[in-house]
Amino acid sequence: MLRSPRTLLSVTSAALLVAGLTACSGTTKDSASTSSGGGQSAAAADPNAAVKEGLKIAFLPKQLNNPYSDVETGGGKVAVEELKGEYKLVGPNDASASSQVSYINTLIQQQQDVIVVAANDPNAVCPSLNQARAAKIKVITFDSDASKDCRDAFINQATTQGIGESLAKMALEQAGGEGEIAVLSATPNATNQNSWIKVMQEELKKPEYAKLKLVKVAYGNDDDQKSFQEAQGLLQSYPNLKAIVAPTTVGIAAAARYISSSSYKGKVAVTGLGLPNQMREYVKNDTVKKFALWNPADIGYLAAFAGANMASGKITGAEGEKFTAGKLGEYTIGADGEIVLGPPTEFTKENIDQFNF
Ligand code: RAM
Repeated sequence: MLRSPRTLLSVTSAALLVAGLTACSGTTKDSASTSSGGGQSAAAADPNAAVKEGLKIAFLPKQLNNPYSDVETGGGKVAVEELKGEYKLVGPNDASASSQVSYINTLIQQQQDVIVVAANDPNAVCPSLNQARAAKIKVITFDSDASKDCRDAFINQATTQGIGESLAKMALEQAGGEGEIAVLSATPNATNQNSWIKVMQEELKKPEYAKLKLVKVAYGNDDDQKSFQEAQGLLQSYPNLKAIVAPTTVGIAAAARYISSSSYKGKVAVTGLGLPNQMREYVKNDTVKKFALWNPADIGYLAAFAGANMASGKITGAEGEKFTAGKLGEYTIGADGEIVLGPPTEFTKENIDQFNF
């Protein structure tokens, strides 16, 4: 397995690495292929090229009205300022499959240099993203990947395998080792959540999970109200549920809000991926014992640096190429154009106050 040879890792995050995930830092793909991420026959990289100033770098997250996206693109903005580029943020209000297409088309017309996009569906965005690439715009996916045939590189928040394993492990622990669990996900098309759930389901086949039963995968569409209702619906359908695992910051916050004010508080655990600032209240009132996440700002920051390096010809997206991402240090591109930010952090009552995002 390739490892991500990051040279800089902040002391705080290093100290708080999820133990089980540390070993997985790096891409999970075994392929030794050296093709560029997007499958285009890219020109050779020039590692000595200077990173250009004035690049137009546009961010298109899954949706705008999601606190996670705000933190993520906030990190992107900081990086674009450091790179002396032009930052732009556009996006839909819902995370439905085709909601991003018209935005991509406009960004092409505006002749952006880089589009950084979290795909709401791996394929729906592809024709437009490939038009962008044909117009010499570099396409970096972050957070939620598009098909690798229509982007140049993907910034993965942690390894897909590592996140899926962590979700399964937290579910087992929080359910007390046995009983019914349910997943409350984002949209049914989300590349990121679907890949994590798939790993989780594989994990559940292992002997240590034999007493845990996944009864349902529900979708709250990363809409707060819908997620709240889905959490409520899960308990109506499965009153013996031991844990809700929400691999989405919107879903976990809505599930925690529901459980904390219901008679299920203390009986049904809530875990998954959440923003410390949204979850603090539920950790402090004992609804949530443990959840995980990475720093979303770092994904945006890393994506901007990857895009700027690519638009400057320093990297093409091929496996093994290296670049420096400002304060985050050096990264190496893995198989299939994947660049892994690093392991996530687990949050509990003990450490949550050290985080402010
Ligand atoms: C939500 C979104 C995002 C995901 C996080 C964990 O905010 O679905 O894509 O990465 O949760």
